[in-house]
Amino acid sequence: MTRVGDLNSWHDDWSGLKVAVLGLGVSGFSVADTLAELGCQLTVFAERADTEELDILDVLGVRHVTGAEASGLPTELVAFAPALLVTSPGVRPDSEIINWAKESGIPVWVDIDLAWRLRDKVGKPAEWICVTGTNGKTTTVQLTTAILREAGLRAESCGNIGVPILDCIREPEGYDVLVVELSSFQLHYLGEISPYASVVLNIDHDHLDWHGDFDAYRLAKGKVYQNTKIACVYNVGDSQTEQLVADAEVVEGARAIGFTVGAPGLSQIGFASDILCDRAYIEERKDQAQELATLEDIAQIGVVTPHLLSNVAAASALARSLGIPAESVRAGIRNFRLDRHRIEVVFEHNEITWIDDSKATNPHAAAASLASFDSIVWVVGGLLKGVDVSPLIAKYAHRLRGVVVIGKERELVLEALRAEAPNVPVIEITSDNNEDVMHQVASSALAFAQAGDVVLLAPAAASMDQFKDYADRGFRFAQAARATGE
Ligand code: UMA
Repeated sequence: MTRVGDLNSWHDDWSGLKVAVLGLGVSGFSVADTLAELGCQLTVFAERADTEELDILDVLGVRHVTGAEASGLPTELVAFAPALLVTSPGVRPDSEIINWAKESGIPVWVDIDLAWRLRDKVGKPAEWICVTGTNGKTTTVQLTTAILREAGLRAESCGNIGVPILDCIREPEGYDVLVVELSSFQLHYLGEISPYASVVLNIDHDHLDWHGDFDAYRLAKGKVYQNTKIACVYNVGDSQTEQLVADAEVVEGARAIGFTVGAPGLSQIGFASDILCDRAYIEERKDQAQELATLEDIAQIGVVTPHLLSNVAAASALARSLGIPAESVRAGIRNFRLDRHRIEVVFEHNEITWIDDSKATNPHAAAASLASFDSIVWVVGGLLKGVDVSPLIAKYAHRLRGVVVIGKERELVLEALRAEAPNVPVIEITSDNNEDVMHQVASSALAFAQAGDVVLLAPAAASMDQFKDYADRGFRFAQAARATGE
């Protein structure tokens, strides 16, 4: 029987390998489907699972254990005695199953590990560009992909962005480059991969309840730089990211490339007044810079905020590591549009602008939003994930016209407001009914808002306590905002 560690190719013999797949969400399903195709002997364990996916597993002949029987340490799992456990990224590292696997010497992978080994399915494997950070991952990933496509490369965005990486690995045509968004959860579990270029965009407090503490979160993020071949891209404005590059074992010859919203130093990409320029990848970088784009080009994307500039500089630094010409960077930027729910203007009426930044699911993302406007009616609250919102409130209290607090954990937010912004008026939305919450938010916000203000949904918290997801929260906010004008 082949040992798990020796399986390094799609074309190796995976048949009969006993694998337990943990979780049946987006990634768990793609793992089960792939391993079934490779002939592994599988059992899927999932506490929650949709019948649609279970039906497909039945068709594929994959065994599954769900509900209460899959919780704790399932007896079926112990009896199955797998050679490998592939977990969904959301599963906590201190869960009984993960502890048991470690104690039993069973390797624990995530879909990314599997994808790395299987990346030679269709000819020459794609290069990987790996992107992580507390905020801005998705925009940076999408923009990098857009720039690469402008240059004629077959590129795709995948990973935490919502497209399981194994779907791309199994794409019959194959790709030149995969731009992979990696969450701290995926990175925590990840073993050895070797990206072409990698970046930690920024690091702030998030997911502390999952990782245990900030240092564990920070170190998970830093794993993205391990074994990078060409460019370790870091944020000049966030010294922690540069430190993570310094601490990483990289392939000999890989360079550290900085990105900045300020003027670029040597081996950096940044802004000289309103021009995005490259002082990293040109021969004459010691005393010259190459223009990549202007602020006017970037304004085609949407509201020009400091964090958009930061993401644009980071995406350019990643794309340029592949030798992409300046014209393609500019064209990629000009043709790019932001996703919904990211500082999206959803309604304007009576000189009040309603902005949906429901994607701001942690204080760091909310800070980027709050820093972009002067007079704000702020809609905040949700699942705080163990993160303290006090520093955020203290920093931006002077910009707040009023605050509307939502979410199940709202007492923590109210307490922080009382301590850090005692003079800012607050309305608490006590309703738990997701049909009502945003209508009450809108009428409360109107009670505060004056001409020239923005009403900003930037909750600094996850949405699942009251909404299906952040998109649902944003849509309902936009709907309620528009209803105020009827
Ligand atoms: N499950 C358990 N036990 C647990 C946790 C989960 O059995 O303790 C099972 C559930 O029953 C369910 C499945 O696991 O069947 C869900 O797995 P999951 O929560 O890992 O989610 P997936 O649907 O597989 O989606 C994951 C990422 N989700 C998380 O990391 C929480 C998605 O990122 C990602 O898009 C997808 O893989 C494809 O790679 C989402 C996310 O919220 C967007 N990410 C966090 C973030 O960005 O902040 C990290």
